Amino acid sequence: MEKNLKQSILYLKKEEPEQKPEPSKLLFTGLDDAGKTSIILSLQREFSKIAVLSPTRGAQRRVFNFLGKEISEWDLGGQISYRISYLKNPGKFFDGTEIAIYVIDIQNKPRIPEAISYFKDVVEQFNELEIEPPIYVFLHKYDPALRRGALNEMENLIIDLKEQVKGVTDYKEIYFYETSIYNFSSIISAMSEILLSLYPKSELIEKTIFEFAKKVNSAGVVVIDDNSLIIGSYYRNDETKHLLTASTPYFLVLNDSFQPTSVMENRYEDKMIVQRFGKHFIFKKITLKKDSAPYYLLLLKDDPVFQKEDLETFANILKEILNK
Ligand SMILES: Nc1nc2c(ncn2[C@@H]2O[C@H](COP(=O)(O)OP(=O)(O)OP(=O)(O)O)[C@@H](O)[C@H]2O)c(=O)[nH]1
Ligand SMILES: [Mg+2]
Repeated sequence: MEKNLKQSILYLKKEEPEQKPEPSKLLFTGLDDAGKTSIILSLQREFSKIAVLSPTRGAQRRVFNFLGKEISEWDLGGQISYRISYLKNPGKFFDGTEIAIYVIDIQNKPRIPEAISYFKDVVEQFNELEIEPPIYVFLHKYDPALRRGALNEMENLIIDLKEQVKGVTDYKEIYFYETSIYNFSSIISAMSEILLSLYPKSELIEKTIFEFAKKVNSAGVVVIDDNSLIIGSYYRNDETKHLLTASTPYFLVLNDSFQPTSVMENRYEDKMIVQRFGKHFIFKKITLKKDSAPYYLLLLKDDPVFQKEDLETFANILKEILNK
């Protein structure tokens, strides 16, 4: 009996290293030229690469960390020859998908039937593999200029597109986002919401941020990770929400453009304060663990006063939540 117990403990110990959770598979698919790789690069704020992008060859994989969880991102190049090869080998390309993002270029009207038809193919692969990941359809390239110049026409197109997408299948979990790389916050909001759905601790983070906002008397707080994803936020009202979501991308980009030397980093406190619309935007990098990717805090306040201790307390709670 005792020997058995010892053996099973040994067995358990041996198994331990393998208990690390599998990365969650996040699949980007859609026709060629839809904008999949651009979306991925914009979250990494690699704007210069977007300008010279060539079509993705086959399946490109990247693993990144979101709130301590490994996400395996698959960018399926959408040229016809690749699409045929994915459909021939669904086990390799579609199986294990936990979240699917299907990107449609809404500006390319002649190709919409083709985009819908491939959407149907993708859903069929999921059905055959007996998996039911939520599918987030990005109605993409809905650029700010279009919203300004042809709002009615675009809104009608969107209604029609949604009907067409839902019309080809009775798949349950289909959700829509309107996105554009020229409206960076549309991408940030969509991707943050989608990835947070994978993450059971998001409510706890939200609560921590709410408490922190009250403590420092802030009208709004956004916490962002290094992939530009909002991991939690608090907004006093719609106006603060708008101010913060619209300006978050610019602070991230501005922050990237200051490359401190290691000497500077140690000597100065790393913070930006911008005064606009009678309010103060405070942007601050938070390092939770040495040598791991930082988080960023954007805070909206009536006054620029900010206690270092409050931030430290907040960072410590966040660290505890994320490390558990
Ligand atoms: N107007 C506009 N153009 C975009 C947007 N997103 C991407 N593009 C452009 O669309 C083209 C194709 O973008 P990619 O990201 O390479 O498309 P893809 O879906 O990865 O294409 P494949 O790799 O062939 O599957 C590029 O010229 C981008 O600059 C957008 O939101 N608005
Ligand atoms: Mg691509």
